[in-house]
Amino acid sequence: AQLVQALRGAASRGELHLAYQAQIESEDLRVSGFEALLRWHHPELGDISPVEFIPLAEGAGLMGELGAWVLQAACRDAAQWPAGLSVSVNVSALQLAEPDFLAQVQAAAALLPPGQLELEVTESALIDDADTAVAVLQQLRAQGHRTALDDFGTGYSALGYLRRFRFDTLKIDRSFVRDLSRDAGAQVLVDTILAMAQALGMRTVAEGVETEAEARRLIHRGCTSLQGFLISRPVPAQALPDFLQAWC
Ligand code: G
Ligand code: G
Ligand code: MN
Ligand code: NA
Repeated sequence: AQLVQALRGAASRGELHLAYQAQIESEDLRVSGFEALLRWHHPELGDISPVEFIPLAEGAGLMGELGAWVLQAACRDAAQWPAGLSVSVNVSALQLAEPDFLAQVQAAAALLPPGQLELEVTESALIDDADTAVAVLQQLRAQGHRTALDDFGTGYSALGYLRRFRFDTLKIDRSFVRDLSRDAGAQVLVDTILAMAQALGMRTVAEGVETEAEARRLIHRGCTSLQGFLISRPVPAQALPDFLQAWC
C-alpha cells in the first residue's frame, strides 16, 4: 500500500525513466528501432522492476496515467532519433480499455513521422475483453501505427487471436530463445513459429538473444529481427547516440 502511494507521485518527482533496448534487422544487422522499458528509481528502495510495480499500478487504477506518461516520454525521446528508427511501447490490457487511449496515442505519435510507433501487447491484454481489444487494435492500425504481439508462445490462446487480428510483428518469447541450444523441442517450436509468421506476412522479433549461436540460428531460420543482451542491454536515452555510433 505504501509502495502504491509512492508510485502515485513517482512521475511528478522524476523517479520514472525509460530505458531503450535495440532491435536489429537480420538482413543487414542494422538497428531498426528500440523498445521502451519503464524504470522506477525509488528514493529509498532503489530500482524497482516493472514486473513488480506494473501489477501494482494496474491494481490501484494508476495504469492509465502511467501508460500515458510512457507513451509521451517514448515519443518525445524518439522524436530526437535519426530518421527511420522506430519506437516500441508496451501497452497493458487496462490501457486498451481506457476511453481516451486512442487519443493519447494520437497526441504522442504526432511528434513522430508516420509509422514509427509500434504498440506491444501481450496475450493477456486480449483475454479479458477480446472484442474491445481487437477493435482498439484495428483503430491503431487504421491510424497508421504498428502492432506487435509480445511474449508469443507463453499464453493459452495466441493462435485464436492471430485469426481475429493480424499483428504486424510477432515477438518470440525469450524462454524459447534461451532453450534453443539445449532443447530440440524449443528448436521445433521456434522454427514452426517462424514459418507461421512468414506465411502470415508478419515480421518476427526474437527476444532475449544472448549468444552468437542463437543469433546465427534465428537468422538462418528466417527470423527478421533480433533483440537481446547480445546486441545491447536496455540503456538510458542519453546513451543511444554513442550506442548507434559504435554499432555500425
Ligand atoms: O526490462 P524489464 O525486465 O524490466 O521488463 C520487465 C517486464 O515489464 C517486461 O515484460 C515488459 O514488457 C514490462 N514493461 C516494461 N515497461 C513497460 C511499460 O511501459 N508498460 C507495460 N505495460 N509493461 C512494461
Ligand atoms: O516482456 P518484454 O519483452 O517486454 O520484456 C523485456 C524484458 O526482457 C526486459 O526485462 C529486459 O530487460 C529483458 N531482457 C531483454 N533482453 C534480454 C536478454 O538477452 N536476456 C535476458 N535474460 N533478459 C533480457
Ligand atoms: Mn515487450
Ligand atoms: Na516480451
